[in-house]
Amino acid sequence: MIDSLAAAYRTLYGWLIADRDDVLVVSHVRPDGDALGAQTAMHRIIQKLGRRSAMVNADHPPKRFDYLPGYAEIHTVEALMSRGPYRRAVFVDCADRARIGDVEALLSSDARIANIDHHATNDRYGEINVVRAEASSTCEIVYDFVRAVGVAMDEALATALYTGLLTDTGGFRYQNTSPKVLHDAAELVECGAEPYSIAEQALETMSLPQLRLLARVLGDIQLYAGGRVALIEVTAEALREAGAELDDTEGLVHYARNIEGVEVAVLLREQDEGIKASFRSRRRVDVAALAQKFGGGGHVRAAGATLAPPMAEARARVLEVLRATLSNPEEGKR
Ligand SMILES: [Mn+2]
Repeated sequence: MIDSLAAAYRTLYGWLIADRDDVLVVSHVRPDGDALGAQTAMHRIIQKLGRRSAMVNADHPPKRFDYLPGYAEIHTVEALMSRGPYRRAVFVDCADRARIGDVEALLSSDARIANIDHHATNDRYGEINVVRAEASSTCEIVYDFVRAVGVAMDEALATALYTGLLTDTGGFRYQNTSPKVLHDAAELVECGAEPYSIAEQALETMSLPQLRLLARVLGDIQLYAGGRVALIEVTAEALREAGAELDDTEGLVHYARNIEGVEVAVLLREQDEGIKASFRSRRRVDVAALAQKFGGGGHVRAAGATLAPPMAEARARVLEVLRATLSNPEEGKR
């Protein structure tokens, strides 16, 4: 491990044990496997260090992650209102402070924040910033922390950390699947993580409404820019008719990306706060840069943004920028 990284982990360790205020451990709105894995792992680590912490997210964690250690202790904002405000918080997998959504209401105005994240667009909003864009997942960073400061591993911690490695690499398939990720995963399996059962629950299990929604939206998939852009739209009506929830749209964008010849896949979802766009690219276009043009962010191959409604205008704006990006051989390349 390089020295500056080792120093960053020692600083984080010192920060965590420096005082006895309860630490709030928070991940982002609509948390995914990496967010929840890193959150439950950090909660467990803080307890192992002899300090007190509480977990909270703006949105309920999806039920398919209910095997995570401490899943039942991930609170809603309302449940912690009487215990707040909190003066210290660890943010995991959040590229900017606003990603915690309504959890902001639980923080005191002078709250001190430790920011642990792997998004290239992270704006270093913390007092402590452990931000590594080259890491596959926030869980990979947390696992490095565990090893750097010598926290005792156990099966629960291994299960939480393995979940983030698995889900953020799409089952060890995406470009962020490095030799190190695979070594880390093997170690976590040696520590008790169960690859088959975690993959079955975190990746493979679908609800019937989720499958109905998939069947419906795949029929209306559209190709643009000579087949290099594929677009899926999920209207509020489609969601309602399938009996599905927003979380059930997770993963839909990959079906668009998997079409032969498609370079960029776009998923547009109608939500209360606007049109949520998810971008995935196969190997050429930097979709983090694309998302930033719409005020969003993310990773080179996976990013997102929120656009103003209605759907048709959001679609037109996204396609306009994408066509310009794809017609310029240099722009957006990475
Ligand atoms: Mn992540």
